[in-house]
Amino acid sequence: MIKLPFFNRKRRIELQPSTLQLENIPDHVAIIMDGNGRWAKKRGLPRIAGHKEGMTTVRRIVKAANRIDVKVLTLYAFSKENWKRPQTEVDFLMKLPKEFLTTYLPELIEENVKVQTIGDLEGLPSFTREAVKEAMEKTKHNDGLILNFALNYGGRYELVHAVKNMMQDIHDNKLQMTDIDETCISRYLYTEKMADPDLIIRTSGEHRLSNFLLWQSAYAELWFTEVLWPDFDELLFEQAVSDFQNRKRRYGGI
Ligand code: V07
Repeated sequence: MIKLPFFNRKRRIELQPSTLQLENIPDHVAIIMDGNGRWAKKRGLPRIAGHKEGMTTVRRIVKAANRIDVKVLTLYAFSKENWKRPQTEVDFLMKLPKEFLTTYLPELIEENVKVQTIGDLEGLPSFTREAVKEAMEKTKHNDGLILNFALNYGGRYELVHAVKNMMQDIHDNKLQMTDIDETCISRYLYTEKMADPDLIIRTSGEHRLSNFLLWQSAYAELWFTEVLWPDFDELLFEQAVSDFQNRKRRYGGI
């Protein structure tokens, strides 16, 4: 059992040394980062203040995932449905990738993190797309944690996009109808060669997938907490991983 001491900077208390077992770490963890608006509302702040605070949690969880050797961390940053929010909030959210990367890209490079995205990048404002593309370019040779942002992502849209591309390839004689199986369909999704998520975490108390990784979540363990995303921390992340390990052990024992 290897112990990992953690220090919770937000709450200024030393956390209990972790007793997480470093075997059976989930390769791919995906997170629905919910509760930012509610966090702000509770403090009488505008919703955007919650989104900004949520970015600091992203940074901390990236570090936590990297240190326990998670291979892929997928974060649901902006969904296809999020366009329905007030224009001012959408405008603010579209600036966050650039803001995040201006502040943290050097640190991500230092930590050997590789930035990737899934979703409809073409539907984003050019300044958002350019910031993300630059980060992907600058980290493409890194071989540590893959930090995969779901941006303008929707699971059903992803399937529509995949079917259109498959039809096009059939038309162009690059694909035969008899080739279509589950592996083939997986290759047409944004996640392509990525392994499916082993563990999906959702904060802020809702027990739904909300159009996130619909195909890929077929066998994922789901883990929910009432804690709002800006209050989520390394210890809770480890708790989710530890619960995942225990669930796996139970199934393995039968
Ligand atoms: C966003 C902060 C976290 C809480 C959830 C919603 C708000 C980081 C990014 C990001 C995206 C791409 C990238 C680098 C950083 C981000 C959006 C919202 C739209 F390459 N946080 N964050 N993007 N929130």
